[in-house]
Amino acid sequence: MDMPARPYVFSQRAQQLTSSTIREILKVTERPEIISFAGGLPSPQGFPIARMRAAFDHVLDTAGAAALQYGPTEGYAPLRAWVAEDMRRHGAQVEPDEVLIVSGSQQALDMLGKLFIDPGSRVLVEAPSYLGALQSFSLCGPEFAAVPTDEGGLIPEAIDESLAAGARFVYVLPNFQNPTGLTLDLPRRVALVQRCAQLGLPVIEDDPYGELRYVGEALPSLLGLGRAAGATVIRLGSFSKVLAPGLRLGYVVAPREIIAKLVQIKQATDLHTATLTQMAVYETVRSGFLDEHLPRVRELYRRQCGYMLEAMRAHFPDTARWTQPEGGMFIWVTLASGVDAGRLLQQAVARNVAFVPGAPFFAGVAPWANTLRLSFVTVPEPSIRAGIAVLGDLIRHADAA
Ligand code: N5F
Repeated sequence: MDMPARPYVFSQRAQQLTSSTIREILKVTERPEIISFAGGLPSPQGFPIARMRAAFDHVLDTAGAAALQYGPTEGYAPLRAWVAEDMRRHGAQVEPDEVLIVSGSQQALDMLGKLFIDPGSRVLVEAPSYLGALQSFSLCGPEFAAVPTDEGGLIPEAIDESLAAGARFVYVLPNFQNPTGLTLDLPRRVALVQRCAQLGLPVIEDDPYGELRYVGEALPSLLGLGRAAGATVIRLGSFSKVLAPGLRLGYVVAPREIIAKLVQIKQATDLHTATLTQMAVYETVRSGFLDEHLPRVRELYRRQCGYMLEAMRAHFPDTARWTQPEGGMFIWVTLASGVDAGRLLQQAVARNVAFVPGAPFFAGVAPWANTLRLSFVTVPEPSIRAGIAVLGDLIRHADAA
């Protein structure tokens, strides 16, 4: 006899779960005939496969037993020291014990949510902001409040006492933001950390793309500026976009009390990040490999970005506006008000083109349905032109409707 069906009883937290629009779209875009501007996937042309193979071989040959053993939750000490040194080279005084190695910066977002957010806690985010962070924070049931933005990104003056009241942190992407591609200029960075210092509001600086600048000069990190101004800045970095995302390796730089709490959360989450991966990445970067590798990646992304901007100028109608990124992987498009990018995506997929609609990137504010994110890094030039021509055609039709 069949047992009566018994419904699962999931936690209240599980009821907050949403699935990532990006990951859902990536499933569709795996079809080979699709020209996909959707995924934030780095270009595989930039993966240093031979160098990584040599590093893994070297680690296994010289320290195989240690590489295959459990390791400390804080991370592999030489890699923590390398991150601290790299921060110092970029103008922020950081000690190795202020660094925690994590399994991708996405893990840091998850752990920071657990550390800071109670149900109903206020969390300040840019409008729009990185979808994966909103998804992570959402699990903890925050009340999102959007910091107003303009064409220069987040407006620091908008973070006043009333917006910041009770807020646990402000989450900021200063370089080539995901999804807008915008960069926060130096006066805004300074104003932001000064304001947050006054308000006692911690800043989470998420910067996976900072090393991928191909126009203009690098700007100081919020971490460096914040330490000078007396603000608490928690900085997230990642090896995903400078080496490869399949490594699942990133790091957090924060004051020691915060690192200590994150270590406890990480113990409960996954004990530690893979030892072999940490050792092989350390072996790869320790003698300055990134100094020769990154210029090649930047040049590749600069060319790809140029192809897309050129195609957009040729094919998009005047009703569309878009950002001019100085680095990174994304262009953000704003269409005529009333055009729904979600509907446009359905029509585009029917013609074998994909992108990410802008709406899911908004929290704490009504989403702008007439926006979308384009990633230009993985698509060959002829397909960029063909795909943008299709989008241009669909946008014209939507404008006329
Ligand atoms: O360090 P890692 O690989 O965990 O990167 C996570 C992450 C953290 N912060 C920002 C601002 C990011 O953009 C990312 C990665 N974002 C990709 C994107 O397209 O939005 C991930 C897409 C890949 C996927 O969902 O499979």
